[in-house]
Amino acid sequence: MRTRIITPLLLATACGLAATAHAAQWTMATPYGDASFHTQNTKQFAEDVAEATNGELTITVHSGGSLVSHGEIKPSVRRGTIDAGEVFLSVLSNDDPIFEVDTLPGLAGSYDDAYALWEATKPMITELFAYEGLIPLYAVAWPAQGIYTAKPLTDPAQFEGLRVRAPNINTQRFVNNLGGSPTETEESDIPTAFSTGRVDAMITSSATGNAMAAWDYVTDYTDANLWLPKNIVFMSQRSFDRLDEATQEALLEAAARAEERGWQMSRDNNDTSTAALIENGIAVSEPNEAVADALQAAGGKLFADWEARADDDAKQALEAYREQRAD
Ligand code: PCA
Repeated sequence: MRTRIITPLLLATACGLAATAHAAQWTMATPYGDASFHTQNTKQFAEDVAEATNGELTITVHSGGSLVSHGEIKPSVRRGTIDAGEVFLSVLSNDDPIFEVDTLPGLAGSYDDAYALWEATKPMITELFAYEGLIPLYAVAWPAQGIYTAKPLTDPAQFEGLRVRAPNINTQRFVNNLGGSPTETEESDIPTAFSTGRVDAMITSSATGNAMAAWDYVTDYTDANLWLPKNIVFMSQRSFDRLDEATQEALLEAAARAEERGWQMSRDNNDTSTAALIENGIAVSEPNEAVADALQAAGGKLFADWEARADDDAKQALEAYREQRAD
């Protein structure tokens, strides 16, 4: 039997769906908790989108890895299980070394440098994302990375056997180069890693040290200005294509604003977080000469290692950055 009688109830339901079909509801995941300025910025972005589109697009942000674990965020957006995601860019380094260029020491040690590095590498990163049906929305740097320890870091020999928490593979390599013993730990797992005695020290920013109450576990922060790594926020091309043009425009405009706001938030957060560390009893200092030399040597090895893995496109992007900074 081919024909179906449409009952008034079904008809009413169908009309109701049609009336709301153009309003899109997106799901987005980030591994970072609500205490992170990145998450605050991303939630603001979602609010901006809802407002700019008069509710035509609403984005629900699931923070703290509550919906999808960090490693599953990009695959989930690719598969279309969720529409958008935020990740620590350098955790994608297994896909291509360009993704970890912002965790190389000696390359970009200020916000201006870090932003220039983002601009120089964005075309290649955008292209690689496009192969997977993904579109970058914006990227924001964390404050510079430094070293948290449970006693003053005065001698590079202290790295010998030190169990150091690291947020990505490249930082683990760096710890290895220093003679330490690295463990990759998500930001949200930092308190457990310390309280269960799995780690003695960590590499991260003032922001994460503050958000994770570092003073509960360590006493010293060596502000070594190692590098300013980024988070990247991206969406599914398919989800984007389903939006009408005006909504797409409003979304991209809100993303541009989120990027600008995020970099300023990062600078501000670095100041407030450093002050909070000090207020809570952490001794903040710069590395002494011996430690600085050891960090530089470990960084040099890291760089050589990266160059051996990177392809010509990645090296050209780096060259473009260097030329831009030399101007
Ligand atoms: N905080 C995140 C990434 C870099 C940072 O400063 C973390 O430590 O996991």
